[in-house]
Amino acid sequence: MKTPASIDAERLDGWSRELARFSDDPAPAVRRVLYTPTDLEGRAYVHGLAKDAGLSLRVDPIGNAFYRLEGTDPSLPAVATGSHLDAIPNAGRFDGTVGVLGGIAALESIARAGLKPKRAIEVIAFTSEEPTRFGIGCVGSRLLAGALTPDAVRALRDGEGRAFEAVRAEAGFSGALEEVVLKPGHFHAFVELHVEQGPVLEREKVAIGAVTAIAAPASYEITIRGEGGHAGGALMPTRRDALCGAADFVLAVERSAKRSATGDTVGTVGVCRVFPGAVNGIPNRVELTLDLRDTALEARDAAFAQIEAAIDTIRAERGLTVELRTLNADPPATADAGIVDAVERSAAALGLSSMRLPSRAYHDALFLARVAPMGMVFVPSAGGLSHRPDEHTDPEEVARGAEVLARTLLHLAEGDDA
Ligand code: HGY
Ligand code: MN
Ligand code: MN
Repeated sequence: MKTPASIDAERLDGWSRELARFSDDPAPAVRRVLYTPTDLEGRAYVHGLAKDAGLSLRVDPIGNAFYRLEGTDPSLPAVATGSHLDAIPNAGRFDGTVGVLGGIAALESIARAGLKPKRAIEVIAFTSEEPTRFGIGCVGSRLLAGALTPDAVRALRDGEGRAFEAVRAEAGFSGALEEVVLKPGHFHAFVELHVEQGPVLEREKVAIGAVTAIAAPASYEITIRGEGGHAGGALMPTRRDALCGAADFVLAVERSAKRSATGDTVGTVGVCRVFPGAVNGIPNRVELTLDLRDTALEARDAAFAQIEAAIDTIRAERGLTVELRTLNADPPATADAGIVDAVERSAAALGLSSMRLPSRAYHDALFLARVAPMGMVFVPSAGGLSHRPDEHTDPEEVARGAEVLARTLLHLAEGDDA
């Protein structure tokens, strides 16, 4: 089979650096939150790259963008790739963008080699992979895959209490959310290129990760209520301090994750809002978030049960009320064995080392796995760091990952089962 053209690492990294300029945090940090002006500017910049690469553009009512390279048989379901352009506060410039920019570069390299795949290939820039604004991640891919209903999306409120639909309309997106949902069999396969966001590839000195599974993410909102009062006049035995209850909760999360038998359970309290937030006022309310994951569902559930037991103790011993609201609790996803093989073969054909590993971060691929055979291609993260401004992957490593992606996509678009 003829092979895609090679990908210019510096040119691809230049796209990434230019995209990083669209940020609400000072460089080198990147922040691009759903439906903000910087998010929209970043999308427009990438739309321009896709157009220059000769790809057609479709944007659905929630803002998922589809950059398409036509195939010779339009009747066949397309092969898809993609990732996200949004970035959490104080993030780096590689998380998500490597999969969108690398996908565009991959399709461009196929076209530049004069190849016309049987199946069309699409790069998707998914809307709202990060949970920053509406508290739940992967809103665009969940809706596409039917993992979130249009009504559930319409019920979302952001941190200022603004309705999803109002924010979406203000950002210029229109059309019914029902139009976003994919029909069964819409895609033939989905493969996402992403930075590992962990230390394994760098530690093992391996160039490419062939992802075998994606860990099961769950997130919750917790509200702890006690009694406020004067920091001087209220003596300790009389207090019902909500922040002390929150401290017990945070340490219970850490304890339950550390004690997990799999060693893969991770628990994080990333948000803590204290009210009234006065130096000399006893906290009467604390709002927390919990992010809890494991590659094994039963291990995550066991850790959650321990956390619930800790909540009961906090209620009983501190006389506090504790409310817990589930934002999402998703099962893990397993990569398609044929795609894992194709990633490894593509890496070998390029003379690149590869290894199989799970993804501990979640991705849009977690939900596309519900509607198509799924795979992921990882490239190394320096120091295993991510969701930080010093997140880094060498331009050459990104370009090699995009070349592995190009070959994998071409195989799927041309494969015998095509
Ligand atoms: O949190 C995650 O795993 C992803 O980076 N949104
Ligand atoms: Mn992320
Ligand atoms: Mn990501």
